Amino acid sequence: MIKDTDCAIITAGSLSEPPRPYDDVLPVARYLGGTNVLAIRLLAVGDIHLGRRPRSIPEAVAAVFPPHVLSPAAAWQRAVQLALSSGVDAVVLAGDVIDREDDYFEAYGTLEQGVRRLVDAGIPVLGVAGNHDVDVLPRLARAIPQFKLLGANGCWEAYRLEGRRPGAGSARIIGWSFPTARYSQSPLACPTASAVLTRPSKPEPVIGLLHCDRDGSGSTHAPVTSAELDAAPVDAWLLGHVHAPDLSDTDRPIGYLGSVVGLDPTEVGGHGPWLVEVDRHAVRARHVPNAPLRWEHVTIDFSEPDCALDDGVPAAEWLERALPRVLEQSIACLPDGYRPDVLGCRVRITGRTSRRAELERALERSNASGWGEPWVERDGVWAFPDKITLATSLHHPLETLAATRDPVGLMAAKVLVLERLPEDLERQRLLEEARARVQAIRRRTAYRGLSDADLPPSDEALAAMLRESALRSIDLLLAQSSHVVLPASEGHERGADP
Ligand SMILES: [Mn+2]
Repeated sequence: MIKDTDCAIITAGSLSEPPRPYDDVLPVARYLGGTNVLAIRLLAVGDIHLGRRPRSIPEAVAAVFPPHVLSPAAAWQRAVQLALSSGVDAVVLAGDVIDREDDYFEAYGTLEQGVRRLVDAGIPVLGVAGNHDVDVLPRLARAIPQFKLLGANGCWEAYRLEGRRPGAGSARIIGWSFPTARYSQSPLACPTASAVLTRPSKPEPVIGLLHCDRDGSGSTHAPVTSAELDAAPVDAWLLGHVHAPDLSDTDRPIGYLGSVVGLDPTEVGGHGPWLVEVDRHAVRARHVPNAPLRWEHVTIDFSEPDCALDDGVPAAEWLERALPRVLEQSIACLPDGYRPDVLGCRVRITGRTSRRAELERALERSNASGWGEPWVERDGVWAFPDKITLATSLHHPLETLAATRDPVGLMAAKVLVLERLPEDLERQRLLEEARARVQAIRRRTAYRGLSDADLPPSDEALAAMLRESALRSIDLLLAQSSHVVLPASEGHERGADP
């Protein structure tokens, strides 16, 4: 049986009010350009994790932008503001609204304030519970009666939403909430699913709201296959759980809304809510990456003319000049239309050099003084380097080095073996030998209790570790010794050093 909860019918009067200007930098019209006035509009919000603070914000940055300014709470307030200024018909939350049970009080105030502003403006707020807020979201829903929890206790539920513009019609929003923090079955296979997953007799768009692990077979976070989602009679699936947004840009969008702000440096790219337009023919979803904080991974490559590490220039000095430049470029490369307040860049240095050891020392010093320096400001965006890693390769091609029989040559030959395909027998033997030695070290008392000490490393992890330490040793040996680099044959030069 479809359980219709209170339908939110909003008087058309509110339409005459012009949208309030968005007090931030986002030009709303841009996102709603060419909008369909007969459609129902939703603001869909993915994983908020209220109560959590973004990780890896250096002290120097936090001193200017305190954590609450870059936090999920700030991102939620931006979403509320956007919902109000773009006059949506409802706000829907896809679970993991709150990070942990302990965050109740902090989250309560922030969520309640936003919900109240929305409901006072005639905008209903619906949400499903995820694995993080399985208990705390229902508690909050009881405390904030205007907030509608969909699908409590793992029972699918449908909500009928009336569009507030004349002629916009209605839509059905179906949702399911986590009944327990771990749930190993597909919510689509649950007995209450069939009732809501039936086409309504009256032609009405159906929007699915679900927190789940798509294609995560064996997952304890509500595993669902893409095929199941695809086969369900719904016009869009707005999903929560995975923080990288991937809602498809089609007439029937299916995918993750993503976190509203990158919670750590791995959550790169644009984050924010989605504006979703629903009519009888299609659903269109547009991402609004309005998070106050954004993360990017950037590369400084020695082979680029303006990044070359010239002889006679100390590495520390080169770094001081190269960093602000790459940060400024990262700001300049941000997609148009939206600029975060703060841009954190994880920096990777690549290219060929014989001065790796010197660079390492320069980075150690920069590390000791704390990341976050230097600051660069451009077009109102502040950028900082998060963590700088060296992924350089040797100045001389490995093939050239391997042509000698000294320690450098022997080590270079082993690295070439590591770079072969996984099927290569010599590579497999080398990895087996290394694995035995690594495990013997890991089993020593000093390393007991480390979570993965008993697990043998994977082939790929082991190969990367060996390669990294061999390259470092070769670099040091070359800096100290009189290893004679033989002139490389043409083939080597062409293959390894384009
Ligand atoms: Mn989750």
